[in-house]
Amino acid sequence: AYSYEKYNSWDTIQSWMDQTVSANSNLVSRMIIGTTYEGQPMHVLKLGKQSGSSKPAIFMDCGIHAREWISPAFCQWFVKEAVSTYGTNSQMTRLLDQMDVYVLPVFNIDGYRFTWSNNRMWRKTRSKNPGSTCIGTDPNRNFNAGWCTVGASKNPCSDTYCGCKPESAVEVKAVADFLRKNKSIIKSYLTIHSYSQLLLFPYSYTTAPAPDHVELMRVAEGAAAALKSLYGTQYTCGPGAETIYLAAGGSDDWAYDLGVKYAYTFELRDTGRYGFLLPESQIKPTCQETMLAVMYIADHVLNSL
Ligand code: 0X9
Ligand code: ZN
Repeated sequence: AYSYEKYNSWDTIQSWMDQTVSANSNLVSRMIIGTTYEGQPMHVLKLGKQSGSSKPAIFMDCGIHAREWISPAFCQWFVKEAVSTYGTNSQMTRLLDQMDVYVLPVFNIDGYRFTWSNNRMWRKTRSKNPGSTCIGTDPNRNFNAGWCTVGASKNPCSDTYCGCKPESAVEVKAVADFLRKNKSIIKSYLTIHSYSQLLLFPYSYTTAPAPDHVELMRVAEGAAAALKSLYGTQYTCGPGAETIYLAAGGSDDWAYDLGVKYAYTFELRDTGRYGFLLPESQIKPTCQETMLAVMYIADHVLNSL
């Protein structure tokens, strides 16, 4: 049965999406932005009060990396909070009245399914690589942002394989197409990973500071303070290149260079005790504290419209 405090299989997540849309049709609609390598539909949930004209928006994805199970759990939690607190929580109500939030609950669906069926530690997509017996591309090395120049591998057997060309992974192409098509309305791009307790922003493909470095850092620090206020969980904030490592081809850098200023990568709990195998008992506190950080960023985006 479905639970927000358990890790859910792709099939369960799909039926949860169906149910969420039909039970909240005033606030939630669903669109398909593409199809994975193995043929799974990539559904995006659009959260927001209906409006005649198109609203400014935030795009959030979870599950770029298959084994980071807390990430899709957070996207599901966020949707639950949105539909259950809209109309009572003033912050959520203001957000969904004035903006739309597009949520892609699982980016790398094929990889996620593989972590359930075969290999819990799988990271990449599941596409075949011509001339190699190794499978998959790292979606977060496949975006066209300094593609494959640093912190990525040209070897298809590597866990950070950048693909044969930018956007060669159909899942990456689908998300990039969606963001390109909607770039005039998308004000923020949030991408949820694990683990290490970091809040990162561009750049990761260069050590040069982003033009909006000062503002991005200030907002990140505010978000991290909000997160910490609940359970004392400490996050480190900064540009990816300085805070974690130089790595080109990431979605955050690409979205930022497209013109989406508030581009953030979250690395959720923990700092390594359980790593990707974060126990289900930590889903609730992790999602609760992360909500505070995401809503802090959303508030800032809203106030800067
Ligand atoms: O390496 C990554 O893709 C992310 N870390 S993870 O452990 N979840 O794999 C960090 C991404 C930071 N942003 C970019 N490199 N653009
Ligand atoms: Zn990741």
